[in-house]
Amino acid sequence: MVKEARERSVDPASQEMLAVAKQEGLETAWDRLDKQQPQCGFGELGICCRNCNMGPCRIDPFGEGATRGVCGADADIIVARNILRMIAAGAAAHSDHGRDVAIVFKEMAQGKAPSYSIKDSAKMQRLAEEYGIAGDWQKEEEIALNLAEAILAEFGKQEGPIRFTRRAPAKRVELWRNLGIDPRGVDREIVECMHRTHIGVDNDYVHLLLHGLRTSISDGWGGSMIATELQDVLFGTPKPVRGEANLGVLKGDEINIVVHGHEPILSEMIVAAASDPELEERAKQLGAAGINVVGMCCTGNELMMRHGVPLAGNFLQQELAIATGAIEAMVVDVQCIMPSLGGIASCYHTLLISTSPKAKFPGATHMEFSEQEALGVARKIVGAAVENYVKRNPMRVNIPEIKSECMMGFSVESIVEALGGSLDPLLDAIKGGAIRGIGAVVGCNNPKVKHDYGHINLVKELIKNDILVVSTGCNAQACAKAGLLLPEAARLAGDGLRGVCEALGVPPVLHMGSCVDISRILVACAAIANGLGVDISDLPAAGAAPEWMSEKAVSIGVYVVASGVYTVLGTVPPVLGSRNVTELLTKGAKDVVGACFAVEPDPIKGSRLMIDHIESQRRKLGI
Ligand code: SF4
Ligand code: MSK
Repeated sequence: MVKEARERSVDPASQEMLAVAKQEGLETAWDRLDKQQPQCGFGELGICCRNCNMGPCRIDPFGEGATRGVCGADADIIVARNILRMIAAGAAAHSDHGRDVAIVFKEMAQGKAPSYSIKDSAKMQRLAEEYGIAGDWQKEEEIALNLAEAILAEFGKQEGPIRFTRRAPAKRVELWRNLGIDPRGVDREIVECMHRTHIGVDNDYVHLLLHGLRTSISDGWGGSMIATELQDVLFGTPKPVRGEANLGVLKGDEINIVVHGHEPILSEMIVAAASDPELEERAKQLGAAGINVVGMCCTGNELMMRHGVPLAGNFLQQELAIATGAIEAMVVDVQCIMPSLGGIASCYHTLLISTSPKAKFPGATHMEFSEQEALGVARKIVGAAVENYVKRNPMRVNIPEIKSECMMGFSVESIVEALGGSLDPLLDAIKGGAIRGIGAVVGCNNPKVKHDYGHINLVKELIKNDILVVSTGCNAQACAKAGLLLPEAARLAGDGLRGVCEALGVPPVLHMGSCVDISRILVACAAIANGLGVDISDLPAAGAAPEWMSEKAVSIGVYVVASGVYTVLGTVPPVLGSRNVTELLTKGAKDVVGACFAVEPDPIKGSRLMIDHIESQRRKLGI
């Protein structure tokens, strides 16, 4: 039993909870993955199509049976269409998140969302200047309203450019324009993905994939960047903050509320409501020592980096958290929330509370969130958790006493601040070779990979080789739990990187936020490229997603490559059924956008690919 847990995760807290889950007869994602074996080979290769009712069709990968679907689509077309639909879904998820933040921002400016306010007005001013709509004569609310309207217009625009794409180096923008992949409006590109992949529309795999690049750029430099920037205005631009990570942050004597999902519009309010004196008093009346709000997945990143709220874990720990028996409420909004949670919650006293008008879950109590009455709804949710405390069965509480300290919250602004006001010291360290390059390591967990194994090993190998790592999403959380997000972790780095980290008092792995905050990495890459007078594709930089699983990760990977960053994937994307598509993504793209993908499940080998790429970029730059 213990051996099985060790095979599933490298995280000791998760191993402990996997053993508890087994003992309690609870089914987890790992069990369900086992029951799915063998997984569909056609699906794995990306060669099945259900895009019309003449199908479903599938291509024989050995070329002996059907080589075309009923309509005549071959493997190239089917694989490219399927990938395009994944990009569309991923870009839609990020961008709809961005849209929701923009709507709240607008309602705040109109006085319709009184629970929200401007927390970083200097940043808002900078954004307004970027949009050319700032003026000394305007009141703050007017600037906010004008900015909100200009940003909301990015979604429904018919013609570009999307403003933030112009943050990319001029050479990159020119390349996008020449290729015809400079995105027009966020929604337009996503809709066009669905149109092109309808039966009988776009049947040229290269043409389909180019539109995939365009759509993903509208995510990374559009929807995701909008989410990040406006969240900073509304909730504050992150600064380095210390906190704790892993299931050990749950407290045996307090009311535990796990906030899980992605949008800080909700979670910020839950955190605020949890310090309501009346609710705190009620918690004490019921015998609890207090109310303990903790985060999970990207909501965890958002809360930790702005408030130091403890982080309970990453994607694969959501079911395990409930199995501690110590959670009064798991409050969810959107994205990466397993539909299995209601079932596990029903084995305990845990209330699963869904909040988004877009997302309901089996077994959940739906308490719909509204930005107009945000704090009021949040108080009701926290109140429900508090009242639920009396139902906790202390005999079934199993909280692993495992947690790590971490430092999070390196926005681009705070990195510049840590460097003394400009990126120059970083550029000098890169040019001088103390830092060989930048490794952007991001992405999910996936039970096909031993939980956190890919993340931690790849990152450790990079820092050992003097590569400064920037991290977001579930990778950042794996690093937090492994103690890699601490200045003290510099002892694991090579001499050069260690020296820089010690001089600045920063960790060798910089936590830059949630999944939408990969836009911060793009901004940092653009600033470094501009500082060196080159394009992003010339930088000694590489990306990796060692345990990716979501469609959002597909969109991310594609916009990172479209931005010029070589990217290593740790799990295999469903493209191998088409030799042409595979060749284009792993080789041909280099001649088109200056970067391509590699697939390498072994994290040590994956890090080697990144290091070799970074060293060859250095040679080309003559540094
Ligand atoms: Fe089959 Fe073509 Fe219809 Fe897809 S679009 S299901 S390949 S007939
Ligand atoms: S939460 S998209 S599992 S990183 Fe953003 Fe983690 Fe991947 Fe979700």
